[in-house]
Amino acid sequence: MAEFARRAVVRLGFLFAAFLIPACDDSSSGAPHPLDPDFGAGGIILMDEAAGYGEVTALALDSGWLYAGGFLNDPVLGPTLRVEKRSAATGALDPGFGSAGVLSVPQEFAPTELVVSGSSIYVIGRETFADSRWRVERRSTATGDLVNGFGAGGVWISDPSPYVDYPECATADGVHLYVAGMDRVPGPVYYRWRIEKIRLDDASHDAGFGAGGVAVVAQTDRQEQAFDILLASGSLYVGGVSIGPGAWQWRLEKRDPVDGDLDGTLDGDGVLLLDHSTSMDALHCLGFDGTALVLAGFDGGPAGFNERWRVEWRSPIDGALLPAHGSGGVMLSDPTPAWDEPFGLAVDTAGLFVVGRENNVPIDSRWRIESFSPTGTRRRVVVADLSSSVDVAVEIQMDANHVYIGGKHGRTGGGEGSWRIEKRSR
Ligand SMILES: [Ca+2]
Ligand SMILES: [Ca+2]
Ligand SMILES: [Ca+2]
Ligand SMILES: [Ca+2]
Repeated sequence: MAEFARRAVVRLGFLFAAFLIPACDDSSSGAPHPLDPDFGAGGIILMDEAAGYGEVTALALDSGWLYAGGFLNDPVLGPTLRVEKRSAATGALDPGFGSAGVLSVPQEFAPTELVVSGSSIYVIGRETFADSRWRVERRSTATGDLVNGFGAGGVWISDPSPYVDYPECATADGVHLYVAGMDRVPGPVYYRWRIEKIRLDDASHDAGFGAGGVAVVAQTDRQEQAFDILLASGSLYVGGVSIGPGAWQWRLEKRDPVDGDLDGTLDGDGVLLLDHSTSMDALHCLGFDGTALVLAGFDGGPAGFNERWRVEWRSPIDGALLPAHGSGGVMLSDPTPAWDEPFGLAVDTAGLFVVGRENNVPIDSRWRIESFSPTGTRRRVVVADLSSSVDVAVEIQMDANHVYIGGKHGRTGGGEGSWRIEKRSR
């Protein structure tokens, strides 16, 4: 899920003074996970600050192409949706896609996920104007053009309430697209967990899923928001946060992808709630290595209000921790006494990468990458203080030999960030 979207989650104002530790220079020889010199400029694609502020919020990798989606506040066009199609080998733009490899559409649309299926790329996100709505665009991977027949002119909209509604994540199974996030209802409990299942060809709802293609978790005592969705081992997993009363918890659901029903093999009722600390805890991303479910997010630390990275390996069947992984099924990382938080993961049978930020204070943070063996031993940590302001690794994709990481590179003088992609050796 994208870092910027999560800002909408109500947060408590516990902020810590900057705690300065030496930045790691990952450009030196022998550095962990070195940048690939054949990609971009020395392994990096960084947009010039004059192009406007923006952020990579979604990545997809397919058939040797890397798609990067995000937003850009263009000085001339204003807020634009931006999707790039690049060679995964070199980072070169594909001239056949959009305009010289870049799709740039002036609209208030912040993508949170890119899904490639067949010859289409689905751009999933939220319209960011006042009464925001769920929006999915189906576009040709060859040209970037909208594909008619999907929704209205290639665009599907879901606007469940006259308030702020937005999706955070999506996945596809070749026939359907599953989109999850939240809708908002009036009153003190206003974020509701929401999943919609639509056809990849025409965006029509699958009437057999939930109620008319929609599953909503109604609550009277808490608000809940889905941040990641995963199809694995024939089940649909959705992870996120459950807030209240008095507790922030991780929430993991297991559902039947056909009818959307909760699957009671997970924790008895299909829902696993994990209140890791006395303060804020949120589950941000999910993965599956073929055997274990991998969960990454943050917890508030033993004394609370000192957020740290938390990775867990759990059974896809009943959700139990897998103690042979990490330390009793868990790996923690608390690099600073400030807000440390992961946002993305990529996993396969050869290992796991988790990306995010450390030391989030009002004016600064650092780009952070951790890698793990298949059994959860931490292999390496890369920390890069790219700028004197906010640097955040948001999304990651992985192939056999490399990882591709997108996010935000802090700008001169602070404020919003610049669009950044990097490619590193596994
Ligand atoms: Ca709305
Ligand atoms: Ca808690
Ligand atoms: Ca911390
Ligand atoms: Ca920084």
